[in-house]
Amino acid sequence: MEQLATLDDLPKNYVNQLTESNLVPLWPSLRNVLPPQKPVPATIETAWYFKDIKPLLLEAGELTPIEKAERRVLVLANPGHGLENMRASAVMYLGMQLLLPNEWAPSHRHTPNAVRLIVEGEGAYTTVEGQKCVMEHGDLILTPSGLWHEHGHDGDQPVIWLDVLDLPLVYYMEASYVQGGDVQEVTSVGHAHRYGVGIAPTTDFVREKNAYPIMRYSWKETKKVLQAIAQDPTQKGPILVSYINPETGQDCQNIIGYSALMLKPKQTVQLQARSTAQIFHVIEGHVHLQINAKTFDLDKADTACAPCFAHIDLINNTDQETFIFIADESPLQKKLGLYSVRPR
Ligand code: GTQ
Repeated sequence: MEQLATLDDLPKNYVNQLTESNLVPLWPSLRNVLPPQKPVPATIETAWYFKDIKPLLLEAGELTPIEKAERRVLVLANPGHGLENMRASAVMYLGMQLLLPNEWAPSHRHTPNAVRLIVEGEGAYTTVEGQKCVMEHGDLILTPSGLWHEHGHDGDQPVIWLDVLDLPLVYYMEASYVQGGDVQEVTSVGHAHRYGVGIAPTTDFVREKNAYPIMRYSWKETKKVLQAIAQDPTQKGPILVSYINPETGQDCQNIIGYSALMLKPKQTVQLQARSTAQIFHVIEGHVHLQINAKTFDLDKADTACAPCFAHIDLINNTDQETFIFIADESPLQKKLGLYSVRPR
């Protein structure tokens, strides 16, 4: 492609006149906004290690009372986007949240969608629209756009979880805001227990009116499914499941997609290069993760981020099963017609 003229190729006087009229010449910036062949992501291959996060998060528990934090979170920020912008990728936000025994993170609702993946500790819960979801290790709990949610803790040890939000996107769209609310009454036990064996609730429940029929995806159950797939001799390709809305079969949220991958002992999985950034978080085990030219050794509770069109290898060189939680931007990209996969 032709090298295009730069701003310096124009007379200063002309550029000043443009600026005064709020005008900008396209051609000096054309290759920046439309780079040839593939995007040039700001997202840098980055890992965040739980051994670094945990002591700092517990210290935050001493430094800042929950009343002064509302949500006590350390944000996993990608340096490629500038730490102050609090992005893991262009669309995804990651935070590690701490709730101490007897603390309460008050009820609110906001336009960004959120989920939490429970990392450590027991006894905490999230109440979503009157549905109390207990938090157990590895569980995925949805707090979709516009739904009231609060976090409480009846246990006796710190609880830590990973938050994934589409906040960077929603904020960029100038659509991000929050509303505060009162303590919620628990009014529902939810419907997740009725879907597992292929049946659905009928009484007192209008199925098509429930955009989020499952709020809590149990890790114990998800792990059993992955292990069953691993036992299937006809299984080819990665042992991978998606968190879906069982009514529609589609992604469980609109913007970010969630899945879980199992690596058998000594198994290597090579992912295709995809048009979306991706997050990897180790639920159990250990993975040697290669993202483009970078390598990371991730243990339980560690998290990493890969940019779009990355070459990604997940290598389990241990004798243990490894389970990885994955978040990506594919639901959004598919809706916009931007999703693609390239052979490596
Ligand atoms: O738990 O509701 O990490 O509102 C950022 C914003 C968590 C939450 C975050 C939030 C929450």
